[in-house]
Amino acid sequence: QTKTPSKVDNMFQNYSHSEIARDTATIKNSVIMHLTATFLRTPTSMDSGHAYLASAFSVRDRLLQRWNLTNEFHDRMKAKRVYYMSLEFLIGRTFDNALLALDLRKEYGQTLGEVGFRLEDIIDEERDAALGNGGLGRLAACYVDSMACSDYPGWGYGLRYKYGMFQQQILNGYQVEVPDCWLDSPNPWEFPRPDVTYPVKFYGHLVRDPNNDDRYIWESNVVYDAMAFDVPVPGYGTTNVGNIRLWSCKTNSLFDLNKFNSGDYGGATGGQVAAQILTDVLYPNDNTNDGKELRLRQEYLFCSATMQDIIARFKKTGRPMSELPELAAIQLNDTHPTLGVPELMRILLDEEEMSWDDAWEVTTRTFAFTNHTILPEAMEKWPVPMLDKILPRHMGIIYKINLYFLQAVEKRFPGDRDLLRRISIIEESNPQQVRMAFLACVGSHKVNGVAAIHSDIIKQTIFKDFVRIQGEDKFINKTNGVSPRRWMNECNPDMSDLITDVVGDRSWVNDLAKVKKLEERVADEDFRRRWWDAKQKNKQRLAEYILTTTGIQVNPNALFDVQVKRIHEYKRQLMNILSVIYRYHCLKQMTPEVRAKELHRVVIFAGKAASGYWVAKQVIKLINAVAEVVNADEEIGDVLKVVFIPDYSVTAAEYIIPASDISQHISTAGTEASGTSNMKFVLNGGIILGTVDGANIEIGEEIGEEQIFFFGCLAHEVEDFRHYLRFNQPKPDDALQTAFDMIQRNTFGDGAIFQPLIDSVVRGGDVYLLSVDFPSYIQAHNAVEDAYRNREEWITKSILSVARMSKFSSDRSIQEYAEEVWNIEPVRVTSCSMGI
Ligand code: OAK
Repeated sequence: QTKTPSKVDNMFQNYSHSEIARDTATIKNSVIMHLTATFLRTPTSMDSGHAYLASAFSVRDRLLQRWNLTNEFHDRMKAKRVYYMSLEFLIGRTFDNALLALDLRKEYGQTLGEVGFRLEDIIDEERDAALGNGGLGRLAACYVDSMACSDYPGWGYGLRYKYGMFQQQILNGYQVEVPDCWLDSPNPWEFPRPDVTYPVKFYGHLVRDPNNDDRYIWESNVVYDAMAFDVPVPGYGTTNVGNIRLWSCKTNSLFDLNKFNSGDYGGATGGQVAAQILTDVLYPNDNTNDGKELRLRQEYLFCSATMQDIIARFKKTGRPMSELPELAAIQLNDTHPTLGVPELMRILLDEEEMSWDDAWEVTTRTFAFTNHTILPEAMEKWPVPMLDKILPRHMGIIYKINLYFLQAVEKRFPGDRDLLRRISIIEESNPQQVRMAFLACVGSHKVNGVAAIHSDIIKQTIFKDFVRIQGEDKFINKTNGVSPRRWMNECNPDMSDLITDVVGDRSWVNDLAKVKKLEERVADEDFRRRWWDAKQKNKQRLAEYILTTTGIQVNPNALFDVQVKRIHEYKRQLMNILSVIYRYHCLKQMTPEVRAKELHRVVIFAGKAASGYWVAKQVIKLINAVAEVVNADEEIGDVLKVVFIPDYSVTAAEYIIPASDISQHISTAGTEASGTSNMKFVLNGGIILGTVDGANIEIGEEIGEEQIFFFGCLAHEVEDFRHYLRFNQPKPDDALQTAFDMIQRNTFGDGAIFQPLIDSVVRGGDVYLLSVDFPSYIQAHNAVEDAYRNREEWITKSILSVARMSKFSSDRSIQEYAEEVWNIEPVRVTSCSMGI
């Protein structure tokens, strides 16, 4: 029920719109206030950890003002909201981001300086919120950032994992996983909402409503409570503040006092332990699905709490349930939140007592679905018996969705039994499996891929039949984008200042089309020199980071050649390190005089392997083994250095990406759905060495083919090559064979431990086509080297690239989603439009 304007409202208005205090005296007071009142410290006993916490809490106070206003305003306006449902949000740090958004960086720097701290050191105290694995999770974070900055009423929904992405240590060259206890110290960037708690049922049995065929009563005594934690998403250049609502399993109600009183202490807390585990850990799998029962329960807890919350908010508007799609759009970030579809159906049927047809209409008009991979090992499937046991009502609903869908298809394509078998949501395997991608597709009004080539591929492969049945228009493309706030303005201040000089102000941060103006300066000598110097400074900064994290000294004047991403066979880090081995071999063959003329190069790797992914872990070991030998080789010196930076994270990326000269995005064509770090590298003036895959293609189209180094076979050739290699031995060229020989001759320690990697190429059918692409890969490396030697040509490429990259702002992606999928409009928060 909406309150009428009152004195209280006016008080809130005055508070929310009072200008944020910017003078350092007020800022200092608020920092000291938190230091003393929140953390019971005094300025004399303040260390940098507490300086961070006190400053962060003080910034948060300023953010809250806007956050409250935003939510209140959207409620009152009854604005249509978009809900981005994602099991992953790879947020990284928030402090610096918030300072920039509020335009308070200088002031806090000064204040902290006065009490003896450097802002950079204080920023470094913050731990990453690493609630994601890689591309999909970081995309979700960029998208909520763009919604906030573009004034779209949008919320992220996710899970508050107690342990985020594991921390990676390297011991004896091997990856070791250490738990990420990121909540051990106070987290200024979350707000517990004990009043926003929903019960979530599991197991139990169903009782049919005798008066309503569509309705069941689900009786269960396993009920967990999901409690909300809200995370602010500061909008830059706007007062809008977005929200990510993360659910945590609340366990208090599960304490069994009777058991405790009878002395059964383990039994008394057993229920709590079982429940808490649900939101304890992020599954560390990127582009794979492991089908664990705990993961299914995690997904359901998330979906149920989210759907209950969305409906509760909608109900406050007083509008009938049939109008839900007018006020809510829900985006499924891959299939992980797909249980939201049967959960919404359950609520509409069993609680709202809607008819099946009406409920289905509301559901499909509300949901839209994004696919992020076509790797078969990533396709989510749940065994029917497991689903039936844990979520009996949902299994029933899924059967019925499938039945009606198949009946409609049978009507249009009578007698095509094979078609029905192919498209059925239930796979007729033993046991039967629910195909979540099909459920998401049938339950949504739009389905999209994440780059043009990927959206085409899914239409020709997994959704081919669905395109024929449901029409071309349902299947669209939304090429990914990245936030210019974090991935330019925040991580690359020197380049950003240069752009600001050219544009005239910093408005390009929210309107990236303005970077086009850089083209006008491409011939300006002074500008070109400053551009080069900014890159050099970033390389210097990375060299220091490398020294502290690995102990390896690298020369910042060398070419920085970077591949940082999750370690996965399809991403082909193996091909990269094999080319490094070959390079090492070539350098060793040269006379010292010839070698001295070679281009100096630092090859930088970083990335985590899923804990159960043995091959990927062996690749990490090989990289480290090669690094150890090459870096210790005095003959080679600075001509070649190899570095594996441990514990890749959002924060590490913010150091690494601005410092790259060349970055590698070398997946087998057709396997990388989009990639987003490729965009970040180019937006920071780096050049790509890549395959004709994912968003590399569109980047090439935008910036011009002179600015990018392509190599390798094309997506449409892959099947033929794979077919050939299934029946024929691959033929490694001399370079690749040389690399294999060096490993086998124990150049990098015991070669036997790497034999399985070699075998994956020579005996395992070379699924990722290393032997096919290796010759053109080496050629492309040579072309890069020639280009880098011509510094003037290189600077031109770098400037022109950035100037032409505006398409890859996540603001553009979000605008397209808003217009073509969600049907929502920006709502600018202003006091006059509050109507009071
Ligand atoms: C992770 C888990 C399951 C399915 C897909 C992923 C994933 O991270 N996919 C990645 O999504 C990114 C964002 O769309 C893309 O840029 C990557 O190419 C894709 O691998």
